Amino acid sequence: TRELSLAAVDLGASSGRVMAARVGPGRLDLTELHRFPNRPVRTAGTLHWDVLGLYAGVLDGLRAAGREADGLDGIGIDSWAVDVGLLDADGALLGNPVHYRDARHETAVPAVHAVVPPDELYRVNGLQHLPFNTVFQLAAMRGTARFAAARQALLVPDLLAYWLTGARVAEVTNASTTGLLDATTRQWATGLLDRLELPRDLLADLVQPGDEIGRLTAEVRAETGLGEVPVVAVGSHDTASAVAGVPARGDRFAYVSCGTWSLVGVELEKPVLTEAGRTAGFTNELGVDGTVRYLHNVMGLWLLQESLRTWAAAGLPADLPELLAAAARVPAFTAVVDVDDPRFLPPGDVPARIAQVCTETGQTPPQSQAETVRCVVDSLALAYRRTVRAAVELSGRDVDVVHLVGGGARNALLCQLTADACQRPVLAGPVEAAALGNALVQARALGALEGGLGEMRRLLRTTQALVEYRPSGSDAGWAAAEARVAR
Ligand code: LFR
Repeated sequence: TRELSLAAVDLGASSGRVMAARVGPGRLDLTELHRFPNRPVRTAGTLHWDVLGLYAGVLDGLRAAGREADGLDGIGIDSWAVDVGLLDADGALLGNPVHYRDARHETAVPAVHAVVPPDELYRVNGLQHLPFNTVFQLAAMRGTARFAAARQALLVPDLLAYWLTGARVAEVTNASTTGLLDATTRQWATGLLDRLELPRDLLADLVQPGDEIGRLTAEVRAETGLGEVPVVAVGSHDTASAVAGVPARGDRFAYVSCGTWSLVGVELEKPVLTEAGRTAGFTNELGVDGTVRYLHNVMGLWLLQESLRTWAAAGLPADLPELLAAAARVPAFTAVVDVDDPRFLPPGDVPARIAQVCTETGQTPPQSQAETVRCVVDSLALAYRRTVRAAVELSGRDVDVVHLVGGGARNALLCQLTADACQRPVLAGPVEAAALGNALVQARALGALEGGLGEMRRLLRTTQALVEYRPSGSDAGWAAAEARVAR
């Protein structure tokens, strides 16, 4: 086994980055080589992703990675889930992928549920009902000229891999977020496709994390100066890579993958397809090495990101570290909201929506920016508390520790409050769990590492800096706050 130079492409809802990784026995170093903004664009009433802009950013990053490392041994791509690019019969992209925060997707929910009732859908796909799951997106597009011309739907990382290699595949962890994968057989749910009158060949053949997708095409080699580098399938759903990047010991852990969304749950060997899990909003997404990510989508740092955007547009202070420092001085539980309220999903004035929810629940709305930030952080910790407890109850998996990975691991106030709310130690970090999980899966596929997730996680523990937060304070305040939100 030798050391490898890898590029981990990790696309988030607000920025994309290309990281260079050096991986080998006892070594795991990550350097950010290129970061570029990911700005959604609204045209004619529809919110889109600028996927060509993202691809250009990826090419820039790969060029830099090749230069820096003097060649690359592998490339892996992960991104947010559910959204697809449609290809026509010639393999050309039919317009920009629609953003999951576009309101149109949910118009198809009643039509889908009329054909396949929600409880039956869950028994097949095991997915938390989110109005933007691919199944609803595709159903909403039926009848459009674009959909009539479509021959294939590729998830975003698969679309980028197609442009890099010419090969069209569907990586299975991300496929598990579409609502069209059978959670038990882990194959496309052809029965569902037929009943929903979605063509079976719209979806590409499944590949597993670790499979080689293809090699860079001559065109891409000319653009980047790279050689015939393999593009390796990783957990192409960013959350799958992030969970692979959780530095856990054993299996008694919960995780909060904390970025724009907070994905809160446990790792299992088998799906849990119970009605109780469905009504509690738990999803069975697939992870690396055949694991199940039994988790719930909590609204996440989006509430802070969108608040900052609103304030910046109004000329108000919008520096997160400063606002968090001020929020830490605000008394706890001045106001708390259910962060999963669907009204927080679309882009817009989140502080105003928070104020409205507070008024509706008989609380005094936050009176300052600091109070709004404190309300969001308290409310997120409260949601983590509720969700960790539900994950344990519904799955029967006990947990001793909560791993908090992703950008939120930098937020000390949130980490401490999470430890307090969950009454368990929180191990925070790594911030770049998704890119690390991405690089580790590539490294193993290319022969630089051996073993399973346990060995990858051991390497993470010995190479990455983690911060521990011990639970403090009493549980009573949290229990009371929980009752306020439930009301
Ligand atoms: C996180 C994430 C979530 C998914 C959401 C939408 O980045 O991938 O797991 O539910 O984005 O795709």
